[in-house]
Amino acid sequence: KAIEMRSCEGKGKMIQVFLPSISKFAIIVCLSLVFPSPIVSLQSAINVWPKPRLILWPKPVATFLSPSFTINSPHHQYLTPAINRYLRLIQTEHHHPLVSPSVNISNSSALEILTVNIIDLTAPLQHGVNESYSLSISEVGVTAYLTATTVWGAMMGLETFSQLVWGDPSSVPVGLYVWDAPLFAHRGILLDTSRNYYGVEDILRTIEAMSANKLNVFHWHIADSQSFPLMVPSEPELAAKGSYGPDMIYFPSDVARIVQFGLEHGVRVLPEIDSPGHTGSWAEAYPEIVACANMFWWPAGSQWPDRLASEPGTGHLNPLNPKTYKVIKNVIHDVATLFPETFYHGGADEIVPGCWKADPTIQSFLSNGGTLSQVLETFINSTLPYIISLNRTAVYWEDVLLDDKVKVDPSFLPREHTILQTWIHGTNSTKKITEAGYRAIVSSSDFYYLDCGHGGFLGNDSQYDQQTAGGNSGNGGSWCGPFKTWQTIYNYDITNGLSEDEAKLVLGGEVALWSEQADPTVLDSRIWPRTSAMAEALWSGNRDESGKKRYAEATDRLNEWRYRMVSRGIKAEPIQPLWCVRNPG
Ligand code: CP6
Repeated sequence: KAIEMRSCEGKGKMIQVFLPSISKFAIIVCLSLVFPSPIVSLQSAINVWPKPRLILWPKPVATFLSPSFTINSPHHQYLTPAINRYLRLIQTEHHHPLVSPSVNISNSSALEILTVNIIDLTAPLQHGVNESYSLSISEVGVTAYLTATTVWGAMMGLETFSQLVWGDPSSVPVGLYVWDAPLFAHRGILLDTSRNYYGVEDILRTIEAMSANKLNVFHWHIADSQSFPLMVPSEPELAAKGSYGPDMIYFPSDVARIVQFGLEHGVRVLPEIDSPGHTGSWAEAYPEIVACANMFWWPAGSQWPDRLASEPGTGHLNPLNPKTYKVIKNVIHDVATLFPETFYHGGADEIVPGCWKADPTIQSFLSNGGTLSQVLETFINSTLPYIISLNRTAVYWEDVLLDDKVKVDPSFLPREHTILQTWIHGTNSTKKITEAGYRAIVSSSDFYYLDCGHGGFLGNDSQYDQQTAGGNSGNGGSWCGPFKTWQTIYNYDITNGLSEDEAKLVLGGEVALWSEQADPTVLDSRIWPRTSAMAEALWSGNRDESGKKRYAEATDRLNEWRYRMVSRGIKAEPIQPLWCVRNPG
């Protein structure tokens, strides 16, 4: 037993190449002319997370980084701050002292300059922007070049470069070539700031860690039934009355800071205003537009979705009240003004039939032959065209198309303007969405939900008793869990079971940190390093060259990456004992 405890996963040292085979072949042929010696094993000195698509480093040789090392690049509003940040990081960061790479420091001169070339300085940060880059450090003369199509690709390359620097005094590998580009364009984290409040600094720290992991979408689930923390200039009462308090409100200046910080890190900030469900907090300012807001607990006999138990009154906007649209259109308008992001997330998950049925106007609509799906269709049809008119692509949760009770006809969801985000039925939902011709963002709760750290019950006493007595069939409340390990996240193939055409509609994935049981005290450790596992799977895949899952090989690399994140101020939780860093391989 004691011996078992001392073992760590084996360290994979072979170079792995992940490219479509033709371009892979072409690159290897070209590079074998430049690097005539056979490709040898990678040393522990090179651990870039997420692993690049191609790293060639024929000889384990390095050189010192000059004390006057600088980075040359064209001036750019967002790239220049990133360059300055990386320069400072490279000059001050040193690997964990226990990691001492076994690499020869060559006699050649020290590296003085990294020269950055960018082909198109004008491409804006938006979905699908080119994030590829190549990085080469010559062995003789020691020059370093980073070439990227866009500034966003250059930021990715700067991150890679920063991870290639180690030791004190700092050294860098020479005779190195990296080519890199993501497999999936959308790689994100959802953070719920309604159930518990997070300060602006917590959000900025998370965005910084995202960029280190080459993640590019911060999906901000801003408001929900518990609180409405965003100051919307044309509807100030929503936050004034619906937030947890005056010191727990995001003002337009805070949003501007977060958006700019995202731009300086290559991270888009995608706002979600969940509606018509999950809007109980709107009733603090506008009780007249929210159905069942005063219902403290769920109506008897209704279907109780898991995990909604910790809601106050759930609250659903009433789609049959014209006042609803005055408020929500002001919100949509102001959010589109505050956030440059071209995706707007409208939520539309978890419509609880009993909530709308409790409202008198909706009751009379239903007794005149209307259906709950028509109520939702009314809402979508009165808001989606407005979202589109503001040049936004709407994102909704899968429920809007796939819920078995309350859903809208696809004719209300134009495919060119609508993206659906999965969470309920794993890859089955992705299949249904893409089969129907919609683009999908994958957040399967079986793999990508980070919120259930230590379990615990969400609900009241009688629900607790029913669940302990009769499993999960009680009316409301549920156990939180199970915990998703980094391996579970790493191994998930988001396009599993899809045809080639369907797979093309999968934009990428997002992990989700719902905050019923999370707040700033656990933010870093709940997200990291598990989210690094998704970051690598979506960037360069989760398999080795032979198609075998590479999580065993990834263990020591992830462990080491976690130490580097900790040294950069992210309180990522450990995945192995320190012994494994002392005894690699
Ligand atoms: N809040 C909102 C939530 C959840 C969703 N939407 C949720 C549901 C089930 C689980 C975790 C989170 N708390 N607005 C679903 C998208 Cl297990």
